[in-house]
Amino acid sequence: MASNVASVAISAPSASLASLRGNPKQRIGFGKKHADLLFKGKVFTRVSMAVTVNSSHFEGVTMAPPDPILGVSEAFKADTSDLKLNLGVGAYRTEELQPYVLNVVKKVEKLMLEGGENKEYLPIEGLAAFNKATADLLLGADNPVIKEGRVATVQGLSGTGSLRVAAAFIQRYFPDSKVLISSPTWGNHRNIFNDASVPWSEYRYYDPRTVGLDFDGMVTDIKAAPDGSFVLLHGCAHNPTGIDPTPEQWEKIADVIQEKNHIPFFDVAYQGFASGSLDEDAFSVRLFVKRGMELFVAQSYSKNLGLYAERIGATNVVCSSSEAAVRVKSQLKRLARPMYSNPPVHGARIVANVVGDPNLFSEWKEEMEIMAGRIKNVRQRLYENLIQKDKTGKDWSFILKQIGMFSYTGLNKAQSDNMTNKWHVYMTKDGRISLAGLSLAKCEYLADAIIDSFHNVS
Ligand code: KET
Repeated sequence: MASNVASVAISAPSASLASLRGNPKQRIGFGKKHADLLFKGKVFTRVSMAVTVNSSHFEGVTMAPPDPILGVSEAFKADTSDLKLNLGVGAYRTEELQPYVLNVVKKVEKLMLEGGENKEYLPIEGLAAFNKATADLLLGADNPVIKEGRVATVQGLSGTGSLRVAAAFIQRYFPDSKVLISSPTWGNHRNIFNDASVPWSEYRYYDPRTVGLDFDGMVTDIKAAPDGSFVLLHGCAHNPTGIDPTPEQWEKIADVIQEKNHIPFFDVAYQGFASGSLDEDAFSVRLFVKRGMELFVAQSYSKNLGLYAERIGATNVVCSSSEAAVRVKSQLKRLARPMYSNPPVHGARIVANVVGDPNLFSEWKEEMEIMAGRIKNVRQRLYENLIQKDKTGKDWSFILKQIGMFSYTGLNKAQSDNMTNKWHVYMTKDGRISLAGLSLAKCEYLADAIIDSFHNVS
């Protein structure tokens, strides 16, 4: 091992260097006159010295496992087979399996470049025109809560960053509350709440017997949680299952949440992507708002505007009064400032310009319908190939009942491993495939892979 020279700071008030060298682990008391560092109420005296050590400061840093979703893309890149197919991450591809920049985005970017916009810092809460556009899109521009000033909106670092700020808010202002998350859910939800020190537990959601919603289990678990818990809900196109409650079921979920004085917390990462309609996909959120409930919503424009790398989204908190909304917003800003100071401007301008111009807005909606339509087509084609090729009579119709970018195939870990190792189909180990990364041309191959993995691997 290489020998490094390291500068070491040791809490060592009155000890001689010799005694330190002799017994580095010795705990030493110290008097006030030596104190020069205050940390969490404890006083430390710092002695800096250069010593030669034979190990890295980072010996104690263990290797992190690859990310269950983004790690799949890394593995895909390393595969040299021509057959390989990346159905891991939820990112839209064209029929040619190429990344897609929406035409409306290209158009707006050109206008922005010509307009010569500056690169000054945004305010902590983000671009005002974006914040207005995003709340309007989510809730409907004529929603009374907007007119009454009851929505606190802060631009965030896409869906993930917006969830993370909301989690920090929960940790600070509701330290005794926990968050209920669906089982299963998007893998990063657990990381987000863990890292924000917010306790969470799961509510039942998916029923493997019906490959559908375990509605009774869901309602029972939400009822059983302590009053005033946060309930994380996927606004539409539940990830990873692709199974959403029906409008009637949403009403009942809202009933229970209201009865229990819980606080709904919506993750809206797929507005417009599930059905092709922005309004239809905002149904659940708007229903809860209409009932007068206070709630959180984290939004993302990664998928519906294809702005994955721009990191554009928002945290919205619908409050019961405008006065509460002002206070909540001030605290969201206070949380954001030491985390990332203020958000990036480029994506915010794209969203604001697209939504703010009637022609561009309709162009966006058309393109979104095309993207959602392409996903529906491959879903249908995959189903047809499965029933044509699978002679066992297995019912694959659940694939058609699921919506959004994903299909939850029901393949277990060993079967998912077979998909990757034998067929070069990259997917998450929970059996989720991203249909947005599939083409019509590849459906038959994928059906063969699924049938082989399902029937020949236990
Ligand atoms: N919520 C959900 C439900 C979600 O699926 C994603 C992303 C996000 C939030 C965050 O996306 P962002 O790009 O931060 O706005 N999901 C896909 C990508 C990822 O895992 O980061 C995925 O599930 O493949």
